[in-house]
Amino acid sequence: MSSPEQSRPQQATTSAAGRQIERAPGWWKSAVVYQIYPRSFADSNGDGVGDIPGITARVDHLADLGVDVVWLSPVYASPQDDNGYDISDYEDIDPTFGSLADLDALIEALHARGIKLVMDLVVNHTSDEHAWFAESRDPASAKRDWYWWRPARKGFTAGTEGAEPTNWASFFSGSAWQFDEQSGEYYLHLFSRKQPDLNWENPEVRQAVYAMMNRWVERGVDGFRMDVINLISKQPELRDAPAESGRAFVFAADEFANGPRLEEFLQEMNAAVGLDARQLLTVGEMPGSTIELARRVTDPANGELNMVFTFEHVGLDTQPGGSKWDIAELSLPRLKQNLAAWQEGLADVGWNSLYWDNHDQPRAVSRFGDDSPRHRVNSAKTLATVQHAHRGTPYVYQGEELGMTNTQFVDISAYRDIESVNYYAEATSLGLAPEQVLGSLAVRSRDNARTPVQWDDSSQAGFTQGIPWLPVNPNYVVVNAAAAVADPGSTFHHLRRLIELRHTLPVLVEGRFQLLLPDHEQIWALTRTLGDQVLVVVANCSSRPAVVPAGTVPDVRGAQLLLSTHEGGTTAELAPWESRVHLIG
Ligand code: TEU
Repeated sequence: MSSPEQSRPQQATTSAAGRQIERAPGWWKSAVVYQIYPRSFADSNGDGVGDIPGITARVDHLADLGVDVVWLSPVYASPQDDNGYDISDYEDIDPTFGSLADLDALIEALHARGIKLVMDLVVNHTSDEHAWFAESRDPASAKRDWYWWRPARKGFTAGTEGAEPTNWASFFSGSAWQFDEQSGEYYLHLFSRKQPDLNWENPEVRQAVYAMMNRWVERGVDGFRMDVINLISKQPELRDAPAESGRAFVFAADEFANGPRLEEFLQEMNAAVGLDARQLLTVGEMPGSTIELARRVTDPANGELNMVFTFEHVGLDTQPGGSKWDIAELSLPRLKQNLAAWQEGLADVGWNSLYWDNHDQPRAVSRFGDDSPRHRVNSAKTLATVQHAHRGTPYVYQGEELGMTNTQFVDISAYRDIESVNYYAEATSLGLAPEQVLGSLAVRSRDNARTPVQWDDSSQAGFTQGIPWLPVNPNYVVVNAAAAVADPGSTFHHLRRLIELRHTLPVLVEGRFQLLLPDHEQIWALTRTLGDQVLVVVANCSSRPAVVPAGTVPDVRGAQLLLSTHEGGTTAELAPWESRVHLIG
């Protein structure tokens, strides 16, 4: 474990200089990012778990797709309680995934193909097995204050029911506080009990994090995706949230998210690591961020972050006031209008990130499209068109380029994700019918996104020579990379073309956004305008034919058709999930 004072890069197997890649100012605006969840990407050694050499062996798949950046979910040393989002050593690689030398080799392989690498930065919390926390467990230690330790609630005996310091619920069910018998106090964990929250009020914590980040930049990485970064500043009093009837613990976002020092911490980090000065890509995961906050955080004049991940559009298919498990019908007008509001809010200042899914969300084609055999390919393509046509940096989650779908587990024993497993236990103990809970999990479990990438139609989809840690989706025989690459009409080639367009058309990067037909229940239509060029995107986001009302979109007769899902046809009448992109001027 390195101390904050050390800021020298660790011994590398090859010279760090050889791993650097040029980063021009604002390069991330015309870039497309591809997210790799390493556990599920490619397994090189037959243990059933994906690893870094597995990724390195597949970099040509990414180069063929044309992406500019890889965001690598955590590969650091970890007990894997939350699949690596519980880090026990920020400066080492978990043996499950390989070694530092393997990571250096991956950086080299990516950079050799012009692809940059963005690391996941998980610094709202560490693992309880991190050396900092081990030290902090001792009340006399200098690191006691590096985490949030609190005595029992006044008038209660520590360790008994109701004695938790506040009524906050953890993201992963139950209380956000864990009692530590040894010291008689509790520590805060907004996620699992093996993920204690770091206390960012303590300047030593912040300096230790910045020093660690600097060492990664020196090692050759090109930026950071910052896990729940808006939780690093909390209301420091740590007080109860308003009680909710029937619930022992409540989701206290107003208390623990977007705290008063968030922007100060981000500015300090930016200066200490040279995030802007070194043209690094920075994207903050910010559940509960408003447009207003995102605009401030991504305003270049403020020196904080390049972009943030909003959660608003992935919350529209839940019941108002409910949790992610309380599923509701998605309204297309609300979805379009929400993305449009973010487009408008960040039009003059700041920058958007654009995503449909990631390792925490269901598969895009199953959630926003139609994953039935008849519509899977066209709906995956049309969703990609709509996403990439917005203004911002698009993120592609592994397998999205193949139109991979949600999985179909029928039994709780199939699930591996701690969030799903804990939710099932809690919800059924509160009396919810197991079938109802399994119904929610089938739609919403994070394991939907975590089944192995389907490379070909061989055994285990070519993901592993062994037994995969999570079962391969049985549809791999049809849905796989080898088939998609071989088929010029596949989602893979559609996405490849979209990425190519971004690299060649400034209007797609910078053009001003306008949503047309905001209330239409089937059609997603928009324009992007730059100088005398207008990009016209018309998409039928439904599994029924749709008619574009006359005179509602610009006349595209004579315009260049850049991309479409279907041969022939017109923009006036669209087949199910048909989309067309025209360029005027
Ligand atoms: O996710 C934070 C987050 O707010 C949610 O997506 C959360 O994981 C959950 O799905 C809410 O229902 C980040 C990571 O992306 C996630 O994988 C980690 O589990 C979490 O932080 C803790 O590090």
